[in-house]
Amino acid sequence: MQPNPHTVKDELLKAYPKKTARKRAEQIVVNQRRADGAVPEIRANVRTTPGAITQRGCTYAGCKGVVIGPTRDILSITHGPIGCGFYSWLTRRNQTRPESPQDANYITYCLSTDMQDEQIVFGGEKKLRAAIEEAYALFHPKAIAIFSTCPVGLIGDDVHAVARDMRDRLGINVFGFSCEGYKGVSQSAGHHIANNQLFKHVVGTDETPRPEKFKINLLGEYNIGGDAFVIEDLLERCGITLISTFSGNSTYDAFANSHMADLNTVMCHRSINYVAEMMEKKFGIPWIKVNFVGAEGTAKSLRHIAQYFNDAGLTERVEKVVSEEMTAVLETQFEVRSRCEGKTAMLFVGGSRAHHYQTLFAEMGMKTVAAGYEFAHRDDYEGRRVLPTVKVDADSRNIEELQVVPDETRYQPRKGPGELVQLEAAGLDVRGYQGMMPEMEEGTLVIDDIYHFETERLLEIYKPDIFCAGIKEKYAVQKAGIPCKQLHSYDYGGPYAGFRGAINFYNEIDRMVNTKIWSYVQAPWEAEEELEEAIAS
Ligand code: CFM
Repeated sequence: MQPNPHTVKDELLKAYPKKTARKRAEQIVVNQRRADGAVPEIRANVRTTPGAITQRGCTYAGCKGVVIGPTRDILSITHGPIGCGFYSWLTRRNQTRPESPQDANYITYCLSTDMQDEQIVFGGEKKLRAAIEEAYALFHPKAIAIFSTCPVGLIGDDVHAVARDMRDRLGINVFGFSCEGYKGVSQSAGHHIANNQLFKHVVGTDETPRPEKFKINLLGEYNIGGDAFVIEDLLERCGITLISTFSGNSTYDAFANSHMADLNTVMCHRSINYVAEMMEKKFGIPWIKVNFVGAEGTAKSLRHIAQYFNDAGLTERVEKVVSEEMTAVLETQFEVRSRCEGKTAMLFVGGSRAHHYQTLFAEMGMKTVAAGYEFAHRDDYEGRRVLPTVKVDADSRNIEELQVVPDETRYQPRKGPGELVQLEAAGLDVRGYQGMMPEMEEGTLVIDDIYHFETERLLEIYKPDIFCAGIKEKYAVQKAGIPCKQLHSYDYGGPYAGFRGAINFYNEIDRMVNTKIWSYVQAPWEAEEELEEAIAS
């Protein structure tokens, strides 16, 4: 029997000082689904209580690591002490595939200005200039991006002035990010900063027309474990042209030309909805939410793209691809269900996967008993319908909001307002995202920015069959006797997107929840006690 979620909530809150408990109570919610589709309000995108062990990362991580990092031919330079660059290097398993061995791929390099005491005291701009010159001489890249770490903001180095200067001097695009780690409450601030600069400095800078008929961008897909390769293959087989992905397996040129697309599809709403909205305002490109995680979601997303373009040939090709793929998916689903049906999962991941991966578990017959994001906002939990009521606090105001207006010459609405209304009437949710909670069962626990203490208590109370989180949580979870699937890096597995990815996921989770290995784990001191008892008797 599942524990009473209200009792569990009280149990978690009991451990905190009064003020913390009061705030925390708004971030731990027992899910309800009201008749009108509304769900309870959750507090999100707020500061972590000092002293709590959070899963969150920093603003720099969200900007450099998440959004720009997967692009292979923008040369990224971390302006800061060496650790920031080093620990954000190659840890996310975002893959890339240059067209030829001669094409640039800088992902394998870790470039940093390696700030020392001298720069902290006397300023780091000189060293940054020298680093850019050196990097240019070595690689001759199309573009160089500079990422600010905490000390850069503290000492006041003007990375943007250096960028402008070097752009003029070198004749390539050089742009900077004020993504100091402390800028926001989490990496989410870094996404926004990255989106703003990409939009300002890169998107729309290449006017080469594209002759293809069904042109889209895929926003918020970062090619972890090869996911983007699977999606690219599906789109190609359907006859859909992918102009640019933001930013898995991406290139600078693709971003620059991305305003030629006629539809933006948004995979990770949290990290990149800003780009979708700005591109619609400036160029007139509408966006829809897609989800290529889960076989059902993949089929639905492809169908929605076809519905948007409203073309019989395209619809037919999509249906053909879906049916070609579904047989193998259903076979594996059937097989794993016999062993996984009824098992329980918990997902505490990022800003979109805690939602998306619930569909894969559901396809296996598994139940998500608790889930939460690390840094998502209320709209990712409750749906975009709550956007007008989201409180803007001082931390959010800290991040620049670009004022975007229709481009004088290039704004061209891809669909007339009547057409969009028609599409919506036919069930296509244009600019919509319903969020995670409306799809979770009543009585499941939703926890924002889960603290490590709570993780340990949940493991004890629920004993789920699998816990999904990241590397920082992994070993604590396994020591509790429960398998932990990393949903950030996929451990060493993947791809998990699309139909092929779903099959990989089913098999992997089947293997993990049906092995007993973690229940044999014993702490050394427990083993010692047993030994002593054995000797004594
Ligand atoms: Fe979007 Fe991501 Fe995620 Fe994210 Fe991330 Fe990630 Fe993630 Mo780790 S962009 S919000 S900042 S889907 S790195 S590829 S897995 S926390 S759920």
